[in-house]
Amino acid sequence: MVCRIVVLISGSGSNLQALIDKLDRQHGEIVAVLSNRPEAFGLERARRAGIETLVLNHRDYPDRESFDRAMISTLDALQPDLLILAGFMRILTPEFVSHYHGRLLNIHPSLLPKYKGLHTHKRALEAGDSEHGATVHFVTEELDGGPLVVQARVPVIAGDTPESLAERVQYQEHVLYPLTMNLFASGRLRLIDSRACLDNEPLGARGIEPEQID
Ligand code: NHR
Ligand code: GAR
Repeated sequence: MVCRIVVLISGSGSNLQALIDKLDRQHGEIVAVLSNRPEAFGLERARRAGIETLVLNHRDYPDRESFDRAMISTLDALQPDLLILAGFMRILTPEFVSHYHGRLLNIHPSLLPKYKGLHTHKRALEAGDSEHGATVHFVTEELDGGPLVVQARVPVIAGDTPESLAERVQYQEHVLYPLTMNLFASGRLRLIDSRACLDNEPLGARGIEPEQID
């Protein structure tokens, strides 16, 4: 069975590009890309790859609940097995998250559980951290609080700005996210009893590092 994947974006879509380029086509197909922003460059990346694009502008809806219900009807029509948040910038309602429980992944630019929410690179620099990174997790109601899957570390270097640090972190994101997508598509990664499991073994509270996966 081929895993039907939908990627949700809001912006440039560099993670989407990595997902497209590194997809294990034996196990998965990206059936559509959905953006809440009509001008997102990621939509152009999807078109170039021959992937269906969908735009649902959150500004066209009176509240989060109605926006998320519209997304659910649009997405369910595609019968997705996996939804991937790739720089998707709208907080999702409990209704949306529970509807796709176990089928929803996010990549967050910090070493979770540190720095949930926004402006993570700036916050890590201001705290004087010596390392920073990115984490893939299953999405639950708690913002950036769902079970961790994989995490990659990068050093903070003297003179780093939020932009230079973000660039180093994104390089790792483009490794981590395709790896995770392909693990899920091949059936090796699952959420079981709210724990992320690889080959039926629960992962630790911090998830694992990419080097540990074979
Ligand atoms: N929704 C739920 N319920 N749980 C998570 O873990 C989620 C989520 C939606 C998005 C991505 C997340 C990140 O990786 C994500 C995880 C947006 C915001 C935010 O504050 C915070 C975290 C994340 C994404 N968004 C503002 C809002 O009002 C809008 C900001 C903007 O449009 O630029 O939704 O960091
Ligand atoms: C990525 O760095 C991702 O971790 C981050 O946004 C960037 C999207 O870049 N996500 C969040 O901050 C979610 N709140 P991309 O559009 O080039 O993939």
